[in-house]
Amino acid sequence: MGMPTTKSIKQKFFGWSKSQTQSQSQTQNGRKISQQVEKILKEHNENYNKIIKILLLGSGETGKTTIIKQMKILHVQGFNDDERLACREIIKDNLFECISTLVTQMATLQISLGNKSNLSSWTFIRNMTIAKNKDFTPEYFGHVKRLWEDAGVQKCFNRAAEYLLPDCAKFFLDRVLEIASPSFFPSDQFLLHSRRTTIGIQKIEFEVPIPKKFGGGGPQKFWMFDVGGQKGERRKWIQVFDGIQTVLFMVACNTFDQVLVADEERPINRLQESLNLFQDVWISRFLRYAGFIVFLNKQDLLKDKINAGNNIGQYFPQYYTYSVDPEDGDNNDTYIRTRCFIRDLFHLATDVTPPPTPRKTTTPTVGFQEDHKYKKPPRDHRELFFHFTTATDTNNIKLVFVDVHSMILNQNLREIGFA
Ligand SMILES: Nc1nc2c(ncn2[C@@H]2O[C@H](COP(=O)(O)OP(=O)(O)OP(=O)(O)O)[C@@H](O)[C@H]2O)c(=O)[nH]1
Ligand SMILES: [Mg+2]
Repeated sequence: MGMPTTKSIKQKFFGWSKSQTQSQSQTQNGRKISQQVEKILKEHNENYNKIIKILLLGSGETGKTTIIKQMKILHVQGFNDDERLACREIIKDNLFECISTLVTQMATLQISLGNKSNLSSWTFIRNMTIAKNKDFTPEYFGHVKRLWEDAGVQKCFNRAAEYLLPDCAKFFLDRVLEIASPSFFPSDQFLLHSRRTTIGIQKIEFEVPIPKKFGGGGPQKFWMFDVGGQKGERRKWIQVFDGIQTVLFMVACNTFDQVLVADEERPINRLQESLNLFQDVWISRFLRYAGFIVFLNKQDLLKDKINAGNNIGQYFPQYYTYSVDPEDGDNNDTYIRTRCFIRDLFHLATDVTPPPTPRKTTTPTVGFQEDHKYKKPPRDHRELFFHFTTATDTNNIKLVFVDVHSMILNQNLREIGFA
C-alpha cells in the first residue's frame, strides 16, 4: 500500500467514530478522536523524518564494505582523485597477495607449471614472497602476466577451494597490464573489487528521496554502519546495536566448498560458519526488534562455481532431497536450485529455540552473546527478507536498495498500524 495521507488517517478514525457522533457525548468524543488523530499523525511524521539506521553484519569478506562503497557511488559523491590514488596501492597489494598465494599453493598442492620455461617467473615471485619484497617493477608485472597465463597456475586457481585465495584474484590478474601502467587510475569497478579488511566501525551518512508511492518529496536520511567481520572484530559489534532498525546480513554464497581455519578453532565450512553467525545475531536480545535483510551475495561467483561443476550437496547433503518451489524457478537449473537451497538454509536457521544453557557451537560465538536469558522475539515485529546480490555490480545494488528502502518504510507504517 502507499503512504497514508492525513485524509486516510482521518478516514480511518472517522469511520470508527460515525455512530458515536449521534450521541450526547459527541463533543467529548470529537475531542478524543482529534487527539488520537494528532498522535497518529505525529508518530507517522516522526517515522518518516527519523534517520534510518542500518547495520551491516556478516563474516569476513562477505561484501559489507563493498556495499558501503556502492552507497558512496550511488548516494554520495563517489570517490575523489585522492581516494582513487590511495586505492591504487591497495590494488597492487591485492594483486601481489593473489599471485603469491597461487605460487605458494602450487608447491603445497604439488601442481607443476604448464610451461617449464615459466620457472624463472615462478622463482621470481616466490623469492619476492619469501623476502616480503613489494618492489612492483615492470619486470615483476611481466612475471605475473606470464604466470597467470600458465596452465599449471590456472589449475591451481581452479582448486582455490582447498586454500584461501582472495575473491578479487581473477578480476585483478586478468587486468595486470592495466594495473602495471604508470598512468593507472582505478575506475569504480577496480575500487569495488579492491579488498582491505575492516578494522573497527565505520559509518556512512546519506540521503535518498522518499519514493513516490510513499508520498515522495523530502529526503530520507540513512546511517549505514560497517563493522569488521573477522572473528577478532566481532566483539565490537555490540557498540552499534543500539537503535538499529534494520540489520543487513551479508553471506558469501560461493563459500559453500571452502573451509575456514580460525586460530585455535576446528576447521569449519565457511557457509556453515556464516549460518551459525546468522543464528547468533538473529537470537541476540539486543537486536530482537530489528528487521533483517539477508543479502545472499557473490551470486556471480556462485554461478561460476556451479558452471565449473561444483556441487553443494557434497558439503550440505540435504541438498540432494531439496527441490525448488515452482515460483522460484526451474528445479533442473542447478544454479537456481543451489541459490534457493542456500536461502532456505538461512530461513530455517530462524526457526530456533535456544537451549536454556549456553550453547556449545563448533564456531566462535560472537562476543556479545549472553542469550541463556533468551526471550523469543515478538514474531509480528520481525521482518526477514532475502535478496540475491552481486555487491560489485552497481546496477544490481541500486535496484536492491530501492526494495530495501521500501521494506523499511513499510515496516515503519506497520509499526503505527497502517500496513
Ligand atoms: N565477484 C564478487 N566479488 C565481491 C562481491 N562482493 C564482494 N566482493 C569482493 O570480496 C572482497 C571482500 O569484500 P569486502 O566488502 O571487503 O568484505 P567485508 O565483508 O567488508 O570483509 P571484512 O571487512 O573483513 O569483514 C572484495 O575484494 C570485494 O570486491 C560480489 O558480489 N562479487
Ligand atoms: Mg569490510
